[in-house]
Amino acid sequence: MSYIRHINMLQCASSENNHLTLVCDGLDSMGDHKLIFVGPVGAGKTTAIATLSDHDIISTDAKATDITGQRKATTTVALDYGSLKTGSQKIKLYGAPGQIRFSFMWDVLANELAADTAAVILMLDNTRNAPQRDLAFYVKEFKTLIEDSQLIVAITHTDEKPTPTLAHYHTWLEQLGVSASVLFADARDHEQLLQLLHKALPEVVAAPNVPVTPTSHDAPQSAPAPYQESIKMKDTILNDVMKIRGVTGAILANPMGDILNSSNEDPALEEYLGYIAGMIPAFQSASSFDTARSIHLKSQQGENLTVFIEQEQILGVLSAQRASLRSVKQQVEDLLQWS
Ligand SMILES: Nc1nc2c(ncn2[C@@H]2O[C@H](COP(=O)(O)OP(=O)(O)O)[C@@H](O)[C@H]2O)c(=O)[nH]1
Ligand SMILES: [Mg+2]
Repeated sequence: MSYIRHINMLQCASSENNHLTLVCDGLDSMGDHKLIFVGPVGAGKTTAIATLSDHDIISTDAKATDITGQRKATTTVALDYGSLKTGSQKIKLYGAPGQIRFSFMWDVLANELAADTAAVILMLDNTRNAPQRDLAFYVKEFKTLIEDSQLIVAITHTDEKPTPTLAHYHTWLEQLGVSASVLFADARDHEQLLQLLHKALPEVVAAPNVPVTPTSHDAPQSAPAPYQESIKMKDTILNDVMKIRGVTGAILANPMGDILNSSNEDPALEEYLGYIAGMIPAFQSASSFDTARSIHLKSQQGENLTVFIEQEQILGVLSAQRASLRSVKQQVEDLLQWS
């Protein structure tokens, strides 16, 4: 039994005052339907919940003080909550923060709501450089919750960039061994979101009359055109990386180990990165490393060196021991996705 529900029961049993009646409401509404929105920063989770909700959403958006601020002014730090009624039924919408440094909320959501979540809605921004990576990342992070409910993948920002297509997402999901409905949905468009709700809760939400977006349940009939996700880092990447809290140095090299750009004048580090660049083909050709996109090394002083491997470039990022490696890594990866 989840902790939250346990408290509800104790309080409901103990008193009749107003406050506790409110808490009991949680118990009465056990038939409510719960949907959890997850996905990267900027995909449209907060917007979708606001578009669908009958009331002002309870949002924990705060000014983005980190690298996310380059993309948008505010970011969800804890949880978004909205709800809507259809007939006598209530649908509760929970939005998870996109950033790893608030990912403790992912665990709270996965643990506390796991048993009765109707669907995980994974929102993916089609304008990111490598949406396939986002798909794989979130499917893995929310694996248990997805297994206990169902996965709906909602692709946003397709007005800005129509590829990858639904067929690509289906192929990638198949490769991950996950079955899911996939649709294009603009988080600002109520009709399109109703279509999404219909997929998640077909008995509760009727299909909108006119399907307004391409949508597909089934795997594609034929293989989609190849879609090469490759990231070419911009010249400005080093400046951006250096703005991440805890980062003390950054170096860009080519796969031959030649230094293209460097934020610090430490020849030993540059030489070391060149050396690692030379080793990467060996990593990649060993079958168990064939998807390695980053390598992490720790110095004797406790500093972290994370090496991000792309086809044409290698980015070395040095970060202080006190900085969360996971958070630094995700912020660099977001920069790579946005470049
Ligand atoms: N062009 C376009 N903008 C969208 C779409 N979906 C969401 N947005 C916008 O994307 C921005 C980021 O959305 P937000 O809800 O804050 O993303 P979150 O970080 O996932 O909560 C907002 O300005 C939305 O209006 C879409 O399909 N197309
Ligand atoms: Mg948000």
